[in-house]
Amino acid sequence: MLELKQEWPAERAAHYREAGYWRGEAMFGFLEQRAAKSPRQIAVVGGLERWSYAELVSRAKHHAATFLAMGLEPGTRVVVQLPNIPEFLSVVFGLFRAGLIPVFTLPAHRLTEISHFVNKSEAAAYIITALHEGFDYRSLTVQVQAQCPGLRKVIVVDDLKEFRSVASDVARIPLAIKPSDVAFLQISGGSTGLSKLIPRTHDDYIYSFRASAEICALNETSVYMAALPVAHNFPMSSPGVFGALYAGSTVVMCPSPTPATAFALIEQEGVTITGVVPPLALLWMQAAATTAHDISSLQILQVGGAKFIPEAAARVKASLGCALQQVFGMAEGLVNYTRLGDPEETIINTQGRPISPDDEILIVDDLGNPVADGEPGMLLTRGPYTINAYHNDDAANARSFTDDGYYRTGDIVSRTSDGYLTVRGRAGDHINRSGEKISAEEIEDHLLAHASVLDAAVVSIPDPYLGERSCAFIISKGEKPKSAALKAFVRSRGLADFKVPDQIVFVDAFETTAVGKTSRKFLRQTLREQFLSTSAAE
Ligand code: OOB
Repeated sequence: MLELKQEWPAERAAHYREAGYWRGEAMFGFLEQRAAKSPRQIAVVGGLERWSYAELVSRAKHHAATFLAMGLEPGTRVVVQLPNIPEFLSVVFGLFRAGLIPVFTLPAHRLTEISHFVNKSEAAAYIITALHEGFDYRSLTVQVQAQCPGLRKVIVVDDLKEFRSVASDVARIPLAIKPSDVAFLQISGGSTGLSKLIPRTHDDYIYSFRASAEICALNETSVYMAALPVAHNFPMSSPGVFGALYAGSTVVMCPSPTPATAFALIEQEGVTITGVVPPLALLWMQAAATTAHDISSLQILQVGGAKFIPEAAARVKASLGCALQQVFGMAEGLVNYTRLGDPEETIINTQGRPISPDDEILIVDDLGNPVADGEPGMLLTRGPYTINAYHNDDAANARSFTDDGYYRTGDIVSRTSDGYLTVRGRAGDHINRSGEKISAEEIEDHLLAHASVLDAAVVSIPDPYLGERSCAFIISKGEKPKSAALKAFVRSRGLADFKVPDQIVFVDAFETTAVGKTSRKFLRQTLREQFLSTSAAE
């Protein structure tokens, strides 16, 4: 099994410890300390469950004992695919307690993605819930097992309840965790090809959500609602469920972000802060005008994951009766926030500034030279919670990191003189569909597998609701397939639904560059421009 690593140069690591960012805390340890301080405080609410901090810790310990009793050894990678339910937390903290390494995936992922994550992380176990939103995850596990010889165990959380009584003396489980160890693997937005695995350490991740909780002023009276899928970095740690637990707040697991479900929970639990992607913010603002629910407990609505346009940002306060906080982050590390006391103009027009004084930001032109404040350029960053390498992916590492350790975010931003960033665009070729990142290349590969597709180019098209939608340009061979059939074909390849092209356009040929080569980047750009100019003319 390949070792999991995430290392910072010694000098920087020493500085991060001295500055008090990395405090030697561990993912299970912080929760146990919280529970010791306020055992009866409610930690998590969801469905019919309502667990105190003491109960969450006790459940996590039982799970830890169960996992080890199943023969999973510390260091083993475990793919976790769970929706927004309280068990997400008991299972994940159980894995941390047992020294097992969660690999976080989204409920929307299907065979192709899950098999990739299992194989790439060399996972031996896969944890699911039996049924969620009408999808039968048990049958998915059967297909995954057929493709992943190393996968030894499938664990259904619904069955874990029965195991509660078998937990042996959990105190005897050795705690052999070093805070500089990798705690879990997150997945990248996947701008080129399949998603990459992101190893995050206890030290770096805890710093990011502890500091985020401070920025969001979370305390024991705060109620944080996870409205987006909780395995995503935004609701997990910005400040997310982990930041909320660190601060001793209450976490509410919202099973679906529709206004009907979310507003009812806000009223019922007195939610004070939650986070959504821009299309959901628009939907919530619209629904708030006529809702019968009292959502006046909501103090902060965080919006992030994709660009929130200033015109919409300006309407949040009046429509929802709460403050807006913009969040611009990435699973690789860097997270920016507008601060609670910032002037309205900053909150509406920027995507915030970094968490840490030691987040190093470079904004450069094509030649790598820094641009002036206010000018757009490519964002590079390094710091106390931004990774230096992906797991087992030399090609991606060579592409994504500079020699001196900066992560190339692929985002085009500008900076104000006081360090606030505004996202202006993107250098890479992914589609940001309502905060879900789709790699053009990954979808093109699936389209090319169809017998009637000679060539395919997938591009992003501005969309009034989703922000961006995906459009596949296809050169067919033989008989032209129907768009619906092509979409069904992509879906049948076992992909998350959000990756199925929203639109398909058949063309006769692709333009080539002057030397006769087809540069994908050039091609995608030309197609997008042609599409936009013809649709504007219509
Ligand atoms: C968050 O994380 P990822 O890893 O799914 O996606 C990161 C990318 C960024 O590089 C940027 O392209 C885009 O998503 N993005 C935004 C944005 N927030 C993220 N683009 C414009 N405006 C924003 N506010 O999406 C993520 C992780 C932690 C916190 C928040 C978002």
